[in-house]
Order: sequence, then structure tokens, then C-alpha cells
Amino acid sequence: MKKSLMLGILAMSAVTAVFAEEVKVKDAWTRATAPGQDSAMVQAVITSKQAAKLVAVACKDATTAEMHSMVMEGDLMKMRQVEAIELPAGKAVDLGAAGYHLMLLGLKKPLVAGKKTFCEMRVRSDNGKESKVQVSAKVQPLVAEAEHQHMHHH
Ligand SMILES: [Cu+2]
Repeated sequence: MKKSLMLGILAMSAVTAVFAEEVKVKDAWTRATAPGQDSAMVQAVITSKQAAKLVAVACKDATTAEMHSMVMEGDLMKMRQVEAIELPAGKAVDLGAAGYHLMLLGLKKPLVAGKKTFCEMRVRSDNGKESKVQVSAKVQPLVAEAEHQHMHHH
């Protein structure tokens, strides 16, 4: 069974590109930053054909990027870094709805509404294949109540 899968993949031209197409990211967005704000959250909906994990993320406009979960502690919403985010086969994982987000830390420049910010996700399928998926996140206008974007402390 493994062999026929391999043959199928080899029949196509670029192996990594094939897997990359099997991971789809849509509705990626973030918000414009307020003056002095140097971190931002990115949300997206990720669908992987094969069972896989999102294992790393890097973003062009940020020094580092992490995957975070949000948990309530009393009345406080706390963010925690996670090692990986599960992507069950064929299931659209809405990061926000699942309690996750991508965290851009050490922004190199402000995020401006109407523009895009670019990230690269590293996805590892459960059968060991790794691929990089390019993501462009739309920058939405900053909302009046600044939500919990400043609850992040590093
Ligand atoms: Cu966070």
C-alpha cells in the first residue's frame, strides 16, 4: 500500500509541491496594530488532506512567530505556546474556533489595514512528510476595544 502511494507521488513532477497542495489555508487574517504594539495574532482555517500537524510558523514581518492556545484562568484569558496543532485528515481546522492563534512577536513594522502580511507554515504529515505552506493574511482594521491583544507578556 505504501508502495503504490509512493508511485503515485513520483508520477507527479514535484513531490513537495504535491503535498503542499494537500494543505489548504484560507481566511487568514490579522488586525492592524495600534501604535507601539509589537505583537499580533493571526487566524486562519487550515485543511490537510492527510492527518498532519502544524509544527512551526515563520512570518515575514515578525522576528519570531509562535503557535498559541488560549485558556481561561479564572476571569483571565491566558495564552500559552503550543508545540504543534493537530490537523485531522480532511477536516477544516479553524484556529480561532479551536482556541488557537498564531502569534507574531517582535513586529518589524506596523500592520496596516488593507495590506497583507506573509507567513510560512511548516506542516508535518503523520507519515513523516514535511511541507511548507505559504500564507497571506489580510490585515483587518483595528477595532475600538483593543480586546486581549495586550495580555501577551514575554
Ligand atoms: Cu498569543
